Amino acid sequence: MKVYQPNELKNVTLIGSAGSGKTTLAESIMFEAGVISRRGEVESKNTVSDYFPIEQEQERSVFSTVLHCEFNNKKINLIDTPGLDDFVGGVISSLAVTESAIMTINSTKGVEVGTQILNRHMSSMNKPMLIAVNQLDQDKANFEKTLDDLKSLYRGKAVIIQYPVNAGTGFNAVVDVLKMKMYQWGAEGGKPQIVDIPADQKDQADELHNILVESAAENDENLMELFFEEGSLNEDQMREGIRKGIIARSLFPIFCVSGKKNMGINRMLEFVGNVAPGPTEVPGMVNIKGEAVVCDPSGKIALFVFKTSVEEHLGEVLYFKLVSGTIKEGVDLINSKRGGKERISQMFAVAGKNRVKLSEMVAGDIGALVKLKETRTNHSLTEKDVEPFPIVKFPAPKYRAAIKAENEAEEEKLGELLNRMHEEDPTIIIEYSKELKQIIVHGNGEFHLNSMKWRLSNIFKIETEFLNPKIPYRETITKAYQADYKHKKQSGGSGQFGEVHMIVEPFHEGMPAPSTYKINGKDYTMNVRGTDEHTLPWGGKLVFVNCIVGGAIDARFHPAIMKGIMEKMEEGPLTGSYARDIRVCIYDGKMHAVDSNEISFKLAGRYAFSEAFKKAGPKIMEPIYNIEVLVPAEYMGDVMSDLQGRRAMIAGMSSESGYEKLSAKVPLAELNKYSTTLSSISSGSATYTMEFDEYAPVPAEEQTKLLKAYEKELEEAE
Ligand SMILES: Nc1nc2c(ncn2[C@@H]2O[C@H](COP(=O)(O)OP(=O)(O)OP(=O)(O)O)[C@@H](O)[C@H]2O)c(=O)[nH]1
Ligand SMILES: [Mg+2]
Repeated sequence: MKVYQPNELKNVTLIGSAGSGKTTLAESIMFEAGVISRRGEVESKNTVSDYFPIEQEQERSVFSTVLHCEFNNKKINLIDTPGLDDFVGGVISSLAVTESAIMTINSTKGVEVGTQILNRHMSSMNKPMLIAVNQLDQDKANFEKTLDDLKSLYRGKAVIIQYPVNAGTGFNAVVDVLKMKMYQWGAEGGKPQIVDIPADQKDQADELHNILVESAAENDENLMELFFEEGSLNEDQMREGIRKGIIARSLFPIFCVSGKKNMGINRMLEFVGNVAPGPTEVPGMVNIKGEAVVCDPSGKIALFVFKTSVEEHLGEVLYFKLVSGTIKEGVDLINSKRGGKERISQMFAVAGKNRVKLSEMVAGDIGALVKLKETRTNHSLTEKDVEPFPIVKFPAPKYRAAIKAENEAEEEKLGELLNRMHEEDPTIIIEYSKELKQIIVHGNGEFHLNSMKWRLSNIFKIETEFLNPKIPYRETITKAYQADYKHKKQSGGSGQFGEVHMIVEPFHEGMPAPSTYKINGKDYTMNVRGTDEHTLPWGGKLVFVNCIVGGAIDARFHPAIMKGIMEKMEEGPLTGSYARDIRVCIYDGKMHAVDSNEISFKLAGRYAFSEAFKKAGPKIMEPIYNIEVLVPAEYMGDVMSDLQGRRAMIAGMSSESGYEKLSAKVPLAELNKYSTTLSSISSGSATYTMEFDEYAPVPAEEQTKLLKAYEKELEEAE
């Protein structure tokens, strides 16, 4: 295969809401570029892009898929991504390695919540974008509404290059206001007839052409001057202005297509080849030092692995972008993460599962590697002394489930596979929770985790079960209380003796040092000798104040008392959950010259603490999350009432171009399977993000339930 130079390359991600037609569009692109001779269909499970069994079973994309084609002497690397928000990882990692994206909009729906979510990622990643208004052949296609939506989302930046003459079932023509021609197709789509704009379209076409000329001129001072002098720009000048506008994200050109009928695809590809930015036209990927790496074939080799997949007969396949330098088979590179050497033994250009072997590749290109030892997603391979790239950052996961192997003997194997799944898909996060005694899997939604389970079962032949994940409760107290405990044991020879007097109280930052207390009508005065503040690994603090006067307990026993208290903090007196935010003042006690030892004081500390804790207004605390729901106005009422049933506190509402944004604080315990419910009450049109906020006391009736459940658990364990 030919070695493509940076100026012959275009790397483009296909993004768009679920079902907007990316995979179908990719299929037509592959057909138009001559990669395939027959177009497959998502429904017939034979597209180039959706080639994994799980994708065919679900008739939707689950993974990002790298495709390539040659069109007008340019190599276009196209990455088809899944639209469902569950699989957003594939979108973000693809955007990280491509210079631009084509956003597909389903013209029967206009801008969807999925479009909005993707748009947020696009703007935070500052990616240039083309817009493909798709499915214009559908009965319910509505270009005007779609355009209104686009204008309200992107304002004047969304600029028409094409508009459909007859959207709907008879769709077969678009007017192109850059070329000032009409493109017309036969029933099979494909190669259009390019004809003069008919008289009845002329006024509209002229008007839109002028808008396009002005938008193009706005991106360059020279073009602006020319425009003022001449009153117009020629096609090349317009292209130049449009290119600059696209790169600056001040212009998002609108194309009109039907992926399914292969209409408008060829022209859009032509535009991608001529105008969309290539790897030398935008700043290169930024390395860990924050430097943009120049796309230079003679520069030092630096490549970044953005995706790993396990494929039949091949094993692990790593997809990478060569950011700088030229690589040939046999070259040794360094894996910055693992420190070891990796030999590039086999390199491919890929189009779904079809691969073409390469012996050389030049900066700016995207390809696949096999037979590497320890390189995974997010790793960089470089020459010596070359800075690697930072890992791609993904949105926080919002769905959790506990997982276990159906066959207990396979737990270890499951652990290994889960770690591997995380390496392949870093948006799956595995937590071995000592606290909850569960393996918790965090992902982006039920479908995301189900597809993981499917792979465990079908590819790795291990059956697993999802369980409700436990909630990491915390325990604390709400008032000061006092307790004494005497540990005394006399058995044969030497005995055990330790007595501890303490006051426990709720801790909060900035509270004054302990002085006097009145508890049960009795006064206590503290003389502070020393304070130990412990930041707890599970959040919050334990503060240990030594107020012991007159050497009632030797300093050598203090660590043992502390240890006893800490043991109880780790297994709270109410439900066995971690305790937090407590101040303990030890102010008195007794020793025995012979029988006192560490174990005695540890036990005395532990029991005194437990007793005081139980009487100090103990409270179970639960994690509260801030959630932000994005929902079309029509479903707002249902989403609200569902949230109210989840003990949510609504914190705010606002409108965002046709959608409502709702912020709320919701206990984690009420968010189990929320993404599934939200999806079903909004017909899949709403989404949300969640972020830990704070621990707050559970309501009284909830506390009673939890206490009962713990009692039962203890009884069963006995
Ligand atoms: N009539 C018509 N149907 C289309 C068109 N494009 C896609 N479809 C249909 O819309 C459905 C979704 O198409 P896909 O290509 O799978 O959409 P996608 O954007 O890849 O979907 P995800 O991968 O789930 O995000 C399929 O049933 C397609 O046949 C089109 O241009 N016209
Ligand atoms: Mg798809």
